[in-house]
Amino acid sequence: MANASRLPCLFHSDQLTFKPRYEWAFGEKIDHPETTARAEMILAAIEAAPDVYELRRPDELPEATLATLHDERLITMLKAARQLRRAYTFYPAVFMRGENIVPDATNIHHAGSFCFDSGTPLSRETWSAARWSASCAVSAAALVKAGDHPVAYALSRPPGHHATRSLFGGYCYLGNSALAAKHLAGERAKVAVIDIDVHHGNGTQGLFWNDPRVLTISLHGDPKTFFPFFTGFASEIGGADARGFNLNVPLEEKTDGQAYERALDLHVFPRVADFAPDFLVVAAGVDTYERDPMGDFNLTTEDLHRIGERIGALGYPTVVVQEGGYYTPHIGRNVTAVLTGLSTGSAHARAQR
Ligand code: Q9C
Ligand code: ZN
Repeated sequence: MANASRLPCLFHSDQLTFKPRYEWAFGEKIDHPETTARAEMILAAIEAAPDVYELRRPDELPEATLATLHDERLITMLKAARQLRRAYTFYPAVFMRGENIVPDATNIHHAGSFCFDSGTPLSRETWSAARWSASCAVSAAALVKAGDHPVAYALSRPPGHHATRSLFGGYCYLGNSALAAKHLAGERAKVAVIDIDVHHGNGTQGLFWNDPRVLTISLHGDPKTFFPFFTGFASEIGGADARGFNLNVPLEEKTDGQAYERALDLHVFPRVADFAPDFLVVAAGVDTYERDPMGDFNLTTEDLHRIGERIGALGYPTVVVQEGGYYTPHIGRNVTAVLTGLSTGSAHARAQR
């Protein structure tokens, strides 16, 4: 193996057709942070180094693959949004629930039954963009699983780690990182997911809650005061069939590179080594960056490189899936910092064997 070829980066232009314009954030109407410019800036950084990265189109993911992790009613609702009129964005605002409530996944007015927050709108383009975004993750996983590349990158946008089996939310519609992990796990492989986005990867956690073949780990802002609030506590260790196969590492605000690396050394790496995965998925949000408008961590671009390098040095074949990261001017350099770090660390680990 040890193929010295360029790092494959998966992306499809239809991911740029979905443009959420604003969101309701704690009662305020703000410009939506999850913009197409994010993906465009990452693309520009990748295209600026054609000797390092190779841009590729993903294969379109069959709906049957989505159905292995997601409730078909969630998929029906996302597809129902294709009927919305052009340039219209639907914001779920009625969240009815109760014994006698029967949600209709074909009725957009029931979308509130299929989401968990008010910042994740639907438009006629949502489904296509979300499906291609998930397709990037699974295609990247296929390349790594085939043994052709030690590291592959999915430029997934919209992101995915907040989407649960039956709910979209947190700017996420489909569980991209989880779908990559599921693909890598196949019938018998073991997969570890390390989620370095500043928000808890509640979707990924939930999707593998009872699966001891997928170890889910997330480092994030303390949910006591930080989105997604309901999950991400250290007490969440996995379901009855998989106790100890979920690890949450909540970190305090202003966490810097040193504290972050200490958390990796103290909590994350020992657990991963003990689990001994066949593959790794890095849910790579870069909203831990010091200038990120959503996050309250203090990581520099150099810290992100170092974190990538440390994770790469573990030596596992790795799929990197883009999650959040909202300081658009620096998102390209921050993502490539993680990627070059991972490549360097991984090459080093392979040279050691
Ligand atoms: N404006 C990801 O990073 N919004 N999602 C909270 C404050 C939700 C972030 C309201 C943030 C979700 C993938
Ligand atoms: Zn995030």
